[in-house]
Amino acid sequence: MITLFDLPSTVGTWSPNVWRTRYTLDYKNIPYKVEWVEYPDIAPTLQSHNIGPGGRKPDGSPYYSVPAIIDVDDETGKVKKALADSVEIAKYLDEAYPDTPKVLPDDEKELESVVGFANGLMRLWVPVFMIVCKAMLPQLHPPSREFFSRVRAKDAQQLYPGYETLEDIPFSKEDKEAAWKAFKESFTKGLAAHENLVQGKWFLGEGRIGFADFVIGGVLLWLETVFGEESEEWKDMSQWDGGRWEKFIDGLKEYQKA
Ligand SMILES: N[C@@H](CCC(=O)N[C@@H](CS)C(=O)NCC(=O)O)C(=O)O
Repeated sequence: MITLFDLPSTVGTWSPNVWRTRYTLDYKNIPYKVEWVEYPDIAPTLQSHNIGPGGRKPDGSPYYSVPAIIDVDDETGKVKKALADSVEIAKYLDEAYPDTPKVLPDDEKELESVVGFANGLMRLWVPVFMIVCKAMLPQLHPPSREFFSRVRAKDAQQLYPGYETLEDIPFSKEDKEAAWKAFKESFTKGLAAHENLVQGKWFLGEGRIGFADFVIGGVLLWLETVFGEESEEWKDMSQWDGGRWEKFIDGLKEYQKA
């Protein structure tokens, strides 16, 4: 049985990166259980299960992150695999569960484009990232809220110097409107570079649903969860590009089991 490590909140699962793995597991119909981990507990929990860091921080130190999984053989109780990072997890699941539909393409060039897309999509929301992070604080439980607020304020030093927590950064109405406008532009421009998406198909084309689509789905679900289905932000976003993103998320609904 697989255990998936996920971040809890008052509104359930929310993390765009964890959504990538949830979609992957649910698309493959692989059963799993969830272990909820608050932000400050991610590193010690992963270390206690011998799960290595999913990457490195800019200063070179290990970056422990979720999603992470442990796959345990039900009969022997032996750990078959323990790893973090949504792309690495997808590669492992494609290999270890060959009877399930693959989420990553075999073709090397296509694989490169999917992985590049997964790693690059985060950049599209830079203009609005801190505002979304601040909007999310009330939904996090106290240990995660305190950690997230402090760490993200540190990340934001260049743009907003001198603040120790996100709560301290005073985003004005104008700041928020300008950030949302810049985000709309970067998101729609960034995705317009992908012909299949423009034509309303999946990233790799008609009938070829896969990991890149789960990456987009994760971002959309994150914003919908943070702002709320009835919010101005979500209503606005779901209408961008002729309502393409609302349709997109609807197309993934059968794999959105949380
Ligand atoms: N490249 C990683 C990114 C994972 C990631 O950054 N996850 C966030 C949660 S959305 C995290 O665990 N952050 C831990 C931290 O900020 O210390 C993946 O695709 O899995």
